Amino acid sequence: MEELCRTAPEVYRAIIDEAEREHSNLELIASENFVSPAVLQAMGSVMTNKYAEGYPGRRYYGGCKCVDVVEELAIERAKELFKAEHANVQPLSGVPANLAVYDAFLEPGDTFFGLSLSHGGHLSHGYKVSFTGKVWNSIQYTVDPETEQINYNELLKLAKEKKPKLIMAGASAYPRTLYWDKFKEICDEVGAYLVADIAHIAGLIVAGEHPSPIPYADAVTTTTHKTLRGPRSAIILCKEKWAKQIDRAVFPGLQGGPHMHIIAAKAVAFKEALSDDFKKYQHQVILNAKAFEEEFKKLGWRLVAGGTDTHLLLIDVKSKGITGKQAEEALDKANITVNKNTIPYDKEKPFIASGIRIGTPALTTRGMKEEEMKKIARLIDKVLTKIDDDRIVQEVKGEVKELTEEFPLYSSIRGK
Ligand code: DSN
Repeated sequence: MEELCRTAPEVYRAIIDEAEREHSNLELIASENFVSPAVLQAMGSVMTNKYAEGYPGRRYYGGCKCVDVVEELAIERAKELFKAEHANVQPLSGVPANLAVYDAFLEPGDTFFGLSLSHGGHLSHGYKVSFTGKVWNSIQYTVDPETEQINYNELLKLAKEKKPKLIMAGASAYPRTLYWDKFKEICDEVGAYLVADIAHIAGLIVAGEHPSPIPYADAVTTTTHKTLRGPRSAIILCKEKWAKQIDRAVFPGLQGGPHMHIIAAKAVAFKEALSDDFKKYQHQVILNAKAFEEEFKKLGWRLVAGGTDTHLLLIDVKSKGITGKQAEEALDKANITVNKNTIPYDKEKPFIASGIRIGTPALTTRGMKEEEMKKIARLIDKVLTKIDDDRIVQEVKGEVKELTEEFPLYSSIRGK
């Protein structure tokens, strides 16, 4: 990065520092991952220069021969990965992808269902302060107070009463399996479209570690940078019969020029995701989450929904007298990165929260396995049970350093 260093040394420094931070911290944010050098190179390429409004072969600009190649590759690979009839690879990120799907299927003011944010849903599933909760009449469903999982019978009752035109199925902080067949039965019963937002679990789905919504859903949205381990972006998959209205909703409905450097990087990441190594990686992501579950239970922590079937766990830290915010801050000091998260029926506001969310995709990319997860669970327990003890934080920080040195990250960028 000599040119970058010469032109903007302060930006160069911040990038090197970020690579160093990613290397020297234990990254447990469930929605984060580390892309390959090949994905990074495609993102940092000359394709950022090109305007390409339209779709391959039907552009509003000349000179699109090369960007057409990468967009066609990304589309074909996305279809192959997910076994989907149609793929649109232009959405800029998860929220724009969801907006495009709502726009394709709903009129302003129409009613749709989304899982409540504090029960594991996402802002763009109709949360009141989100655009999606303002333009459309969103009704937020919740999880069962006992099981902390979706109660499909209750959801059916609510759907019969409120008659949504669309049900959004999917979550950002839901540790258990989502049953797409049950969502589909409910949608059929009330004549609603079924949309699945698989942003968190897309990688698990392509590797067969979680059921796929593709046979059931009218449309599926996903970001590409979480378990899928691609660039920060999104795609929409749908049945052929909806292809035209989805494509029109993305462009010209919501977006202008697609980000061709990112589409190039998606084509690279999807090729990586088609490999056997990627399947093995996703299997390890699940084994690692299970190892966390076992160890945290042994250490006496209450896990929301009783545990996990996926890449993430929600720990109810309030059950041991601390807030999510305190836990996040204490762990941060020891170089362990998590995020505070509301838990179902939380009495705390989202900025304080009663839980923390932890996920295994990033550390699994570094090569860590069950043994390391168990060790990290014990380090987290050590910090959280003596939250004000700086001596313990320093001790844990030392152990984190040993672990991160054993599993180095981005050595060529850091020059170490
Ligand atoms: N903000 C993401 C997450 O952390 O789950 C979802 O988009």
